[in-house]
This record gives sequence, C-alpha cells and structure tokens, in this order.
Amino acid sequence: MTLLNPRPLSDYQAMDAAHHWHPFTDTADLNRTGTRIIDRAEGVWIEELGGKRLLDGMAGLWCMNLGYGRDRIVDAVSRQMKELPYYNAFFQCAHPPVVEFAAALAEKAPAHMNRVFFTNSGSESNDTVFRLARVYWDSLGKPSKKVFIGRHNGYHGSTVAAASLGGMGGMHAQSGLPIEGVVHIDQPYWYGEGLATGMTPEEFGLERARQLEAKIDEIGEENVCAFIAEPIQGAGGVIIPPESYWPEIARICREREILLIADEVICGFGRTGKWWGSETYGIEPDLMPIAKGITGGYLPMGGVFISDRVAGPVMEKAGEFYHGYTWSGHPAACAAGLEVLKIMDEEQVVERAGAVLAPKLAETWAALADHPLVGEARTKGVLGALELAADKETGARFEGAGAGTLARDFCVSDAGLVMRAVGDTMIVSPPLSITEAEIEELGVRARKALDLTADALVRAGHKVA
Ligand code: PXG
Repeated sequence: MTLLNPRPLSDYQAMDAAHHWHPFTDTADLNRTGTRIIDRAEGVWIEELGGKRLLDGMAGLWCMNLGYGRDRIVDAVSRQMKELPYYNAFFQCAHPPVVEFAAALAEKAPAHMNRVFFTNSGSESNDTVFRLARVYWDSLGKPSKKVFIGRHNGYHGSTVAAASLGGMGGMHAQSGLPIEGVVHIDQPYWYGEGLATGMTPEEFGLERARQLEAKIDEIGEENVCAFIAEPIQGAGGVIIPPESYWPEIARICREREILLIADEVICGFGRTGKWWGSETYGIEPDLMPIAKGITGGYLPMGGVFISDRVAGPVMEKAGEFYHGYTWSGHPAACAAGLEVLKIMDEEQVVERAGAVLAPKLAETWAALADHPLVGEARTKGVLGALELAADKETGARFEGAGAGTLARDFCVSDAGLVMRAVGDTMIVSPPLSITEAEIEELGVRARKALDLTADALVRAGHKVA
C-alpha cells in the first residue's frame, strides 16, 4: 500500500503549528504540546502516525456510525464523482443522486415528514431552521412570532444563528451572542443540577420542561416562533433527560402553538437505538436538523426534515424561500448517503443498536458505576456518560483538580481509548458497527483510565472514596 503521508511526525507538528488554526482549540497551548496526527483507521480503531492504536469511543465526532474502512462507500462516491462530480439544485435543476437520496431519506423519516432540505453541516442545518421557522409563521400571517427558545448548555453548531440557538456560555461570551430573538431556559441535567434540589428525576424533568411554559408566557405566545432542543444533549455531556421531560415539552409546544425543533444531528440515524431520538422519546417535531451520521461521516453533509404541517403553508403562501447553499445536495455526498442507508438496511444497524449494543453498553457502564470515582454511569442507546465525583452521595466534584481532563489524557496516553471529557463528565458515542467484544474492551480501557486518574488524584492530595 502506498504511504499517503510520508513525512515524520515532527514535520507535521511543525507545519501544523505554523499554519493550521484548529477548531475549538487553544492554538498557542496546542502548539506547545504538539498535535496528535491520526493517519489511518479501520473499523472502530484509529491509528496515530507511528502506529499507536486507539479505540475510537467517539466515532470521530459522533459521526462515523458505520466505522472506518468501508470501501463500499468510497467506491460509491468514486463512481458518482466520475459520472457527475457536481451540479446544483438551484434554478429548476436536480440530479439523480439528490432525488434518490431525498426519497430514501423520506422513507426513513417519521411518517409526518416527507421533505428534506440539504445543507453541508449541522450548523448550516440550524441556520436553515432559523430562517424557515420564521418564514412559516410569516406565511400564516403571524409575523410577530420570531423568538426562539433554546437551552443553556445546548449545542446546535458554530455559525451565528446555530451558536445563538445553542446555550454555550463560552461561545456567547466571545462574540456577543446570542443574536436578538433567541432566549434560553435551563437544561434537564438531573445529575448536575437536579440532585442537589432533592427532587426526584421525574419531578426535576417536569420542572425544567415547565420553564418553557413560563418563558412563553413571559414573552407572549404571539411572539414565540419555536423551541429547539437535542433529544439527548451530546456536546453538553450526554445529558439524558428524565422520562417526564419530553412528553411535557411536547404538550406545551402543542398547547401554546409554537414549533418544536428536535436537533437530531447526533441522535439521528440510530444513535439512541431507534432511527430518531424523537422516536425514542415519542415526540413529533415540526422540523428536524440532521447531519453527521447522514453520510456515516464519510463526507460533509447535513439537512433539515420538514414536516407536512410546515411545508404546506410555506409552499402555498411564501413562494420562493430565498435560501440555499452551493453544495446543497452535492452528488458525491448523496452517493455516500445512499450507500450508507443501504448498508444500514442490510446490516440492520439501527435494530442492532437498539437490541444488542444498547443493552451491552448499559451492562458495561453499570459495572463501572462501582468505581470509586464514578458518581453516576448513564446510557441511552449507544451513548454513555460517567460523572466523576468526589462524593458519590452528594455528587460533589473534585474541586480544581481537572479530573475529567486527567481521565481523558490517561485514556489516550495509557488506555488506548478516545473518550471525551466535558468538565468532569466522561462521554462515549462509539461507532454503531462496534461489536459486543469491543464494547467490553471499551469498558476495560475506561476502567484502566479511571484507576490511573484515581491514583493521580490521591497523589495530588484529594480524597478518593
Ligand atoms: N447540532 C448538534 C446537536 C451537534 O452536536 C451541530 C448541531 C453542528 O454540526 P456541525 O456539522 O456544524 O459541526 C452539532 C455538532 C463535541 C462536538 O466536541 C460536537 C459537535 C461538533 C463538534 C464537536 O462534542 N456537534
């Protein structure tokens, strides 16, 4: 096999430090330590330049749902690139892959959603949602309905509208966000924010949902456009809402006549053990932004599923929707997506995620709950989180110890595992192609990293239960 990247690691690190500005990175700090260069991958394993293998517990960035090394996807893309590398879907045009893919996606979408608008990322999908939801209310003669309600610590992307809809305080502080017309309510994060209240998870879920009702009343229903949320918050720390949360949110949106937008960028395409997170929670959103797993991560693509309820008035009354991207429905991305759907059907990926992987991950995680550092081990579908806590009863953290960062670093340096830290919450979202044996291996590696973290915390003078 030809070596695609023949330079030594130090060259890549020097070039990277000199010329590459990384996303979500303290670039000066990174340049002091040196970038890790990943140069190949197969299945659920990634390999660093030099040969070190790591189990990819994050499926890249929550997107490599079918794992790496799927030649069928590459071949489908290659065939399409030779036949028609590009044409657009503007100005009365389309091409076979975009039409085929839209139809194939509509088959998989919830029954009340029959149309998809293509974008190139989750962020773009949420910018599309931001504009389309407002156009919907305009088309119904209710132009005052403009305000979006999102959630603190929600994540909807990095563009201006998407970052505004999200509730990441650090992002907002850096660039004067959110933009006008976006407000936020609290998240249904029971372990982080509910435990100390003495409420049960179910009571807490209702309290957090009812903040939506209170916020709508405060702003005036006639001014509120939509509520947007991830079925399960991903980037915020795999925050699995109490079962009481979503039914109450759905009731409020219905009664108060505001659109419900379920951001399925992470939860979609089987992550929660069903096709859509909305399905897992029994809700019927009006709009669903999607991305990531749509191409199994092989090419950039995103989209928005549009319910018949929203599509009807917009098509009849608004006329042209002045919105679109050069690469909306790129032929190569559509070819990748079509092949991904074929593989998902053939391998029964979603069914297996729900029936085999979800219980296996739940069992593996439950075993880790005994570890002295773990305050809570939670999973839903093929998503998992471990809360690192100094006190298992109260959930008190290791103050100032950077426990999450320590654990993440031990994962990479000693345990050969990619597991992310969001503060002191360790999270995983492995490829849906993972085997049961590999989930066990993930558990073994996570425990090793936790043990090393516990030792380091003790050495630093912290008390570990
Ligand atoms: N919505 C959700 C729910 C997401 O998780 C986006 C929208 C934006 O997608 P794009 O394709 O524009 O990145 C996301 C992205 C992390 C991490 O560190 C999470 C995301 C992206 C990058 C890093 O957890 N989620």
